[in-house]
Amino acid sequence: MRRRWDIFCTVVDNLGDIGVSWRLARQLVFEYQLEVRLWVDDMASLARIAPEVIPGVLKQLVQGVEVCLWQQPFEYIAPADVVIETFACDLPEVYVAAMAKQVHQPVWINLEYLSAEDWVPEYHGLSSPHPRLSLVKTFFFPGFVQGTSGLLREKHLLVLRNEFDVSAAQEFCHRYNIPERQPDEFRISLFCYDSAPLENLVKLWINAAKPIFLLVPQGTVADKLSVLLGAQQSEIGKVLKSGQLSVQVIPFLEQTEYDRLLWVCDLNFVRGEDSLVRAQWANRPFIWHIYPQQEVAHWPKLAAFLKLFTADMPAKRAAEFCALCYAWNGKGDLDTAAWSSMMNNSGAFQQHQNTWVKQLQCQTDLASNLVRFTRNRI
Ligand code: TRH
Repeated sequence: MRRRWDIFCTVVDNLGDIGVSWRLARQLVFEYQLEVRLWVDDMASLARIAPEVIPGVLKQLVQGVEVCLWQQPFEYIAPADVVIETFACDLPEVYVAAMAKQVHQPVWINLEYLSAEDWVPEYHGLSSPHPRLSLVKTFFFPGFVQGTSGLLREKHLLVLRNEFDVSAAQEFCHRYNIPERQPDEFRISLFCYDSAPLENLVKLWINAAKPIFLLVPQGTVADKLSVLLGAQQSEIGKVLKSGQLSVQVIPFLEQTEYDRLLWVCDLNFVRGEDSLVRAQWANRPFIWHIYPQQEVAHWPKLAAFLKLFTADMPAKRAAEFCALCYAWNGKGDLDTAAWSSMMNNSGAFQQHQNTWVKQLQCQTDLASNLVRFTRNRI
């Protein structure tokens, strides 16, 4: 049994890389009782989603995971049985050399970015020999369809979500001084990049047919939104109002708590990779702000996801939803009609989401696939 795992993560920007790595590390510890070291080069970023982490400490045990600062130069350590290099971060040379010297060589996996593109099942599971050393690296590609490595999904996640009832939702709201829901209110969470066309959406929301209550974790988008609503700066807890729109800035949440935010909302704006996946498991309609890549590589990625996600939607609704997503990502104008259609058909969107999530649930989750793969290598 390969019990000792090392996960390496470099924080490029934002929180997706460490978000995925931290989630995976915890799951391997909780569900498989593995010994996991998480090597991260930016503890402060991890501390944002895992406040128990103390940024100045080089090695610390947090929720059963040994969290270690990945420093340069990297000092020699005995390699683990399984080595996960996340998102093609380059492993320290000294560590790779030590891997090659092991009698029982570690299983080396590169965990790649999530994509719905057609080529993903073909590339998932491919191996590549090291150019000099006698080591082989295998590529794991997460995805939404069979033949990929699946998505991160903790064993009890969907049960927990289903058990999250009205009183649990009220408790969550009390923790952050979020007011009781108004009878007709539509609740939205907003997590997006600074480039999103916020002004246009705010205009639509101010003039919406029913009250909208927007929850925004603190950050630059919350700042921008607060100024748009006439405040000097954003203030956690304070509710700003304009027309039908109310906005409340809440603290940036611990990762598990962020799930609950998604569960208490009727619609979630999510971004990047990990929050997109969480929005699926929250089983609520969502709008995705894709991580903008150089050379616009994100457009085919967005198109592939939308094609898959809307495949069983009535054509008109699918077209409106896609137009909304494209506009949110900067292609085309935010169309009032498309937005109203989403609001007016929220029941149909929810039904579509239910079917989609049922389909996704049939996949084996990413952590199980990883563990199974490493067991087969013994
Ligand atoms: O932060 P991101 O934009 O990350 C991005 C993408 O992953 C992208 O693919 C990658 O290349 C780039 O980083 C470097 O969005 P993402 O992926 O949703 O990660 C955010 C993490 O933060 C996720 O784990 C959820 C978590 N989170 C909280 O824990 N609390 C919060 O309040 C919020 C808003 C998010």
